[in-house]
Amino acid sequence: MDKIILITGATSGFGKAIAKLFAENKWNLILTGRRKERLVQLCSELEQKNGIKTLPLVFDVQDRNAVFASIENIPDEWKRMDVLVNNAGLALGREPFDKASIDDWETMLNTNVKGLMYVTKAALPYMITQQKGHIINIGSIAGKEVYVNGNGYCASKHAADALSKAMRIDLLPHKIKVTAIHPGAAETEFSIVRFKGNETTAKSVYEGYTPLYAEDIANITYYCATLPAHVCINELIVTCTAQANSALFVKE
Ligand code: NDP
Ligand code: 8X3
Repeated sequence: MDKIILITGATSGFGKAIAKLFAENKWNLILTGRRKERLVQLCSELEQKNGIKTLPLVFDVQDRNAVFASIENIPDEWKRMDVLVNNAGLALGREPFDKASIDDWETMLNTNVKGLMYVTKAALPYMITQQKGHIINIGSIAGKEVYVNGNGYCASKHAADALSKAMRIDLLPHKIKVTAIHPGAAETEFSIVRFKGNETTAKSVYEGYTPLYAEDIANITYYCATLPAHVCINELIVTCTAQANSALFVKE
């Protein structure tokens, strides 16, 4: 098999766009998510359209046992992945600290932090054996600057940022690259999830300016993943042109 990429959270948004772009460039894909129907459908579409191989893995990244059982039991031909994209994640709620839901905090920390750690730990032996690999963590501008009512989500993405830095240090002896991509506002299903299905509120997040789109992050991920072996982009923050930092936008 040619190149293999494992992408978590491939049923929607960034993960799906990354899967499509790598498939067009003939990479074989291990795609994960909880929504089995969407995942299987996407795998089948990308196989037919691009003549590649795919492996759908259905698990919740919060479920430590499921993550390890799934990744440890992939068929042998897949046990040499070149790139892992830790993308699965979410925000829930946008309330001040005193009003925010503890359940939401726990879900965000379990998904964005522990989930990222579990998947990476499960996939790492394959990269360590081959003494090469590339881990690309999708962080957030929320992991660089805290914003009003961002409390739990910002904490989870700051932790993800720390993990990217820690991995880059600890995996250096194994010649594994670690890149953190920190996007600003991007129109995906992210806000629909954050506002718990309230599509009007979700839509309002992107009103009055042109946000990033999933394809923008896919292009950047592809660029980072296809640089020469001796080059590693450690991290980058990317916003739409209308966004200056985690809080400041210019709107029409
Ligand atoms: P989407 O909601 O469109 O996609 C999120 C993906 O993550 C889905 O495929 C979902 O799959 C998966 N996912 C969520 N929770 C879990 C879980 N517990 N177990 C397994 N998979 C899970 O959002 P985005 O594409 O925008 O988000 C992708 C990443 O980018 C996230 O980490 C997010 O925090 C980050 N980000 C997003 C920004 C934005 O403005 N959109 C900006 C900066 C960063 P399923 O539901 O099938 O499990
Ligand atoms: C998503 C971008 O600004 O909503 O990580 O936190 S933001």
